[in-house]
Amino acid sequence: MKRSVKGKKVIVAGMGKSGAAAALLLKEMGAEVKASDIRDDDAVRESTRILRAAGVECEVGEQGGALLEGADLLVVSPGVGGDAAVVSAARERGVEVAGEIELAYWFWPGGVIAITGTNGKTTTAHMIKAILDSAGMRSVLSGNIGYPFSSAVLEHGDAGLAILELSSFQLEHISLFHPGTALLLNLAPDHLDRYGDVREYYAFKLAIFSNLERGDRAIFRLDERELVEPMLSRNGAAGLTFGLEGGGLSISGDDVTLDGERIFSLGGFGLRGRHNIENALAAAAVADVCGVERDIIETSLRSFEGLPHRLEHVGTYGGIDFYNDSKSTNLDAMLKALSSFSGRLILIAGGKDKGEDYGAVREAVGARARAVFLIGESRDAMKEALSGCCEAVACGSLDEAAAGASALAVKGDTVLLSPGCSSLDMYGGFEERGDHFKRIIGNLRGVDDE
Ligand code: UMA
Repeated sequence: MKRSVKGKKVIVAGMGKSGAAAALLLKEMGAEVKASDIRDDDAVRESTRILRAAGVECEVGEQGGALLEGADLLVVSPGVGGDAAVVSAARERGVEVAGEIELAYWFWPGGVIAITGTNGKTTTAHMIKAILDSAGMRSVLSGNIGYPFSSAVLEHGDAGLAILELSSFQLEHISLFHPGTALLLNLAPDHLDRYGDVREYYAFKLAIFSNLERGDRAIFRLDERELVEPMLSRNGAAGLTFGLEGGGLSISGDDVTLDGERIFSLGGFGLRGRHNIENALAAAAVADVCGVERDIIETSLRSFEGLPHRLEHVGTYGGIDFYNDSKSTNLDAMLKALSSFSGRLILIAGGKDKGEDYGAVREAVGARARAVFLIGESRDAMKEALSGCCEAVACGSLDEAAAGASALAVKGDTVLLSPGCSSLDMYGGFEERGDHFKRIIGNLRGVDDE
C-alpha cells in the first residue's frame, strides 16, 4: 500500500464503471465514501443499488462545492473533465484530487506496464498480454479497455503485473502513479472537445513518463523522441524507440531488428495495415524489456488475431468486401485504415464532432475512396471539407449510408466503415455502432452471398 485512505472522507465523482469500482475499492480500504453522479439513468441506478449494498452513500444531481463539505479527497472518473464544477471547487477549497488510476495504484501490490497513445492501445495491450501469457508470466489487463484498474486491484491483486491501457483522461490526475515500463504508441490530434488544444492533450499523454526513475523503461515511437527524450534526461529512465522507418526496434522486410540486428521474423503476421506492424514492434519492445524469450515473442505475435471493430472483415457479399473499423474514433485512425487497402474503396464516415480539422484527410480520402457516405453530427462539416475530392453523400442514418455504399459498390470493391469520429452522437459506444453495422451487412447475406 502506497497511501492509506482509512477513516478519510472521500467523494467519488461519476458512477460509471470507473467511479463505481473506485468507490468499492475505497470502501474496502476503510474510507468513508460518498459517490455522486450528475445523471439519473438506468446505469447510474444500477451502480447506486450495488454501491448502497456495499455501504457506500450515493447522491445523484448537481456536483457543486457543497458535495465536498468536509472531504479529504475527491476521486474523479475519467469522464469528469478538468473544468467540471466539482474539480474547480476542490481546487478552490484545497481538496486533493486523484484520478481513478492514481487511486487504484496506491493499492496495487505488483508491477505496472502502462500503455498510452492516440491509436492502437487496445490491440497492443492485448498483444502484450498474449506474449506474457505464453511466457507464463501472471498479469491482468485493465484500464481504458473497459475493466477499471480499481476492479483489478479488488479481483486480481495477486496477478503480479498490471498491463494498463491508459487514455489521456486517465492520466490527468496522477501524482504517485509510477509504471516500471511505460509505452507511448503515437500522438495525433484527438479529444479537442475536451482540451484547449493539441499541446494540452499531448501533455497529458506524455505524463505517462513523468514519474519514471533510473532503472525504469520508457518505450516510444521514434517520431516522438523530441518530446520524450528531455523528460528522460531529467528522470534518468532508459529509453527504447521503435518505428517502421527506424528506431531501436524496427522492421526490414519480415525481419524485426534491434539496433540493426535481426532478432526474429514477423512473416505470416495476420493483421492488416502497417500501423499494426508498428503496434507489434511496440509490444515486442515491452516484452523484450520484461525479459521474455524472443522465440515466445515471435510465436505469440505471429498467431495474434485481430480484435473486433478494428479493420474487422465482416464478410464478402456479391464480391464486395465489408470491413468494420468502428473503433476509428479520430482522423488519424481513419487515415491508418485508408492506407491499409489498395483496391477500390467506398468509405462510411462521420459521427460526434470532436473539433478536428476534416480538411486534413481530404487528400487521403480523395486518393483512396471513390465515394464517402457521411453520418452523424459531423456529416455536414465533413461533406464540406471533402466535396470535390470524391462523391460525398450526407445520410440520415448508418442504415442509409450502408445501403447507399452497397448499392454503389461493384464486385471487387471494399466498403469500409471507418468513421474518424466518436460514436456518442448516435450510439452508446463504438462497439454498439460496429455491431449495428455488422447486423446491417449481415442482412445482405442471402441476397447475393458468396
Ligand atoms: N459524470 C459525472 N460528472 C461529470 C461527468 C460525468 O457524474 O462531470 C458521470 C456520468 O453521468 C456517467 C459517469 O460519470 O454516469 C461516466 O463516467 P466515465 O465517463 O468516466 O465512464 P466510465 O463508465 O467510468 O468509463 C471509463 C472510461 N470512459 C471515458 O473515459 C469517457 C472508459 O473508456 C473505460 O473503459 C472505463 O472507464 C474503465 O476504465 C471508454 C472511452 O470512451 C472506452 N475512453 C476514451 C477513448 O478511448 O477515446 C478516452
